[in-house]
Formats: sequence, structure tokens, C-alpha cells
Amino acid sequence: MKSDTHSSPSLRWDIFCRVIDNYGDLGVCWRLCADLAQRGQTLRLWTDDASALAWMAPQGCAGISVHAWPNEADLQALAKDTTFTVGDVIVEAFGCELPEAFQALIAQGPKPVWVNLEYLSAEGYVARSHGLASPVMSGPARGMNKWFYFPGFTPDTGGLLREPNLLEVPGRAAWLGTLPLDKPISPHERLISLFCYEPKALPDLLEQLSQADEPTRLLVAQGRPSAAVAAATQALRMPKIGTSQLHISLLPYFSQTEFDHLLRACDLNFVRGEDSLVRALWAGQPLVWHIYPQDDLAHHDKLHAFEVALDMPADLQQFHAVWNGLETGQLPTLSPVTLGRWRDWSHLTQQSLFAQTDLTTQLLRFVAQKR
Ligand code: TRH
Repeated sequence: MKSDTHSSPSLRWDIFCRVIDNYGDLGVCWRLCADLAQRGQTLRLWTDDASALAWMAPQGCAGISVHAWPNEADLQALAKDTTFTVGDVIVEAFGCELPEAFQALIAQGPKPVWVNLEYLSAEGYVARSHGLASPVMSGPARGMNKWFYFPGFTPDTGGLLREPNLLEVPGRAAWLGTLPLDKPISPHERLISLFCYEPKALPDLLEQLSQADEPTRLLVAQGRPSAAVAAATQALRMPKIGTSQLHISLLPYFSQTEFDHLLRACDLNFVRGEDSLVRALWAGQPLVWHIYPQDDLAHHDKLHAFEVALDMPADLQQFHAVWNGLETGQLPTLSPVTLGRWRDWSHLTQQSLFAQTDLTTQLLRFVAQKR
């Protein structure tokens, strides 16, 4: 695992995050903040909706202070506050525009390194655009440069978030025993976690699992996944807790750390968005990705690029096509043999990604070069 953890100078960071929807925008920003803080950096996280941090990061983290997105009055107060200085590094996450008055504060002091953190993708434009300058063309910071920072799956991109202590995990059985479930897990059950939007193929999955040869415990995340499962069981006229070989258990909202433990403990993880996909890759277990759907269907190319970049097995690609609604028809069968092959692929993928330098190490180097 390549990461030079504490060799970077301690800098002050202002990280800006607007929550568009769901949890990923804040989830990625918090992971980044926490990883930087572990490496001796000091962070202010500015966000318009910090509510999900109550369960994602209930303990907070030394070195990080969370601030409401500054409104006009806040910005006027900051401008008058002689003790306030802009950080050494500004991270503008996912194209959230900084308030003009904050840009004015940036422009008037010592120039920080200003980074535009973009969404994760395996598409070709990522390597081409990573690290390029983005001149500020208007507003109070006109003439300054921002830098594009693109996370990605190959060494010519900004990499993936991966903390140095990622592999320090509790024992599987002991951790599973702590879960507040409606029914204890039996050692014979295969464990499948479900974190998704509203896949059309969800009833098909539930039917398939209830008729399988082996018993399955489906561990369903809070929010949209549990609502989607409730709708699917109703449509199938299936009891809410499943039937026959399938037992459905609802999970509590986990902290990010506990969520990572969940992914490690399961035999198959259905994940979505951005951050949970990366965590499922680190878990090294078979995964199915529900990609964030976009109106212009741009997610079709994005999904395809991911499958190609990571050399995904053909039947797992087929599963993704149906799960993501790119194709209709039955989901491929989740037999033990199939899951075993997918596990081999996940393991190889995890190892090859581990061999690359993680995002935070790369970002610290990038910032050091630009200062
Ligand atoms: O929630 P997501 O779908 O988020 C995003 C956003 O929608 C964003 O706008 C979009 O652009 C992006 O996807 C692609 O999925 P994601 O990214 O996996 O974020 C979920 C976060 O929630 C992640 O940090 C893990 C965390 N989480 C927990 O900490 N505990 C839990 O119990 C669960 C279910 C999730």
C-alpha cells in the first residue's frame, strides 16, 4: 500500500460541499476530511446540509470543524473578522460554486491552492483532464487558477480514497453478533447487503433469493433501499420479512466505519452512487453497483467504462445491465459457483487497486507541487 502519511506539512484546508441529493456528496467530503485529519491536516468543512453526519460520523473527528454554508451575513462577518484567514488549500467539491464574497476573501490574501474535486469515473476524459488548470474568468477571483482533481481507477488519475488503517477491522462473527437484527444470523445463511435506489429488477431479485437452494439474509439499508424493498414485497404479495429461503432484515443507519465493516462481512454487496462503490471495492467481496441515474443517460457510458476498466466478468456485466435497467429480462442466477467466481474477480481487483497510490496521498503531493 503506497502512502506517505505524515511527511506532508500541516496545512489548513477549507472544503466546500453542497448536498445535491442522497448522501454521497457529504460522504465523500467527510471521508476526505477524516483521512486528511488523520495525516495531520486541519480542516473546515463548509456544507449546506450537515444532517447526515449525525449518523455517518457521530463521533466527529479531531482536526475537523463543520460549518454551515456561509450566508450573506456570515460572509460580511468573516470579512470584518481580523482573526479569520482563508485556508492554505480550498477544495470546491463537485462543482459547487463558492459564494462571491468568499472568493473575494480568497483573492485578497495569500493565494491558496484551489482545487476542483470532481466526481469519480473510469471514463477516458478523467485521465485527460486530471490536474489541468481551470482559470477563473469572472468574479472577484478573476485571474486566479483552480486545478481540476479527478479521482479514478488508474495511476494517471487522482486515485481512490483509501485510509492507511483501512485493513484494521474487527472479526466478522463478533461484528455480526453486534447487529440489532430482528432475528440472529445463522452461520448457514449467505449475507447480502442492499444499498440501492429503486431498481426495476428488485422484485426479480427477491423472488430469485426466496427460491434459491441456499438460505439468504438480505440486510437492507435505511432510506430509499428499505422503501424500495417494502414496495417490492407488497407488489409480490410477499411478507415484509421475505419468504421461504429469504429473510429480509432492516439495518440501522451506520457510521461510515460500521458501514465498511458491513461490506466486509457480506458475501455480496449491492452498492450505489460513488462512495459506497469504492468501499465495496476495498471490501474485496462481490459487488453490484447501482449507478446514479442521469436524465441524459450519461450513466450508461460511465457504467460501461467502469466494467471495462476493471475487466468485469461477462455475467456480472449482464447482472449490472439488468439491475441498472439498461436491459430487460431476468437477472443472472446468484449461485454459489457464480458468487465464487465474482469473489475471485473482486479479490484481484482489490489487490490491483491497492497497488496504486491513494487519493489523499496524491492530493497532498499535488498541493505541495502547486504551492
Ligand atoms: O447516497 P448516494 O447515492 O450518493 C451520491 C449522491 O446522490 C450524489 O449526488 C451523486 O452524485 C453520487 O451519489 C454519485 O451513494 P454514495 O456515494 O455511496 O454515498 C452514500 C454514503 O453514505 C457513503 O459515504 C456511505 C454512507 N453510509 C453510511 O455511512 N452508513 C449507512 O448506513 C449507509 C447506508 C451509507
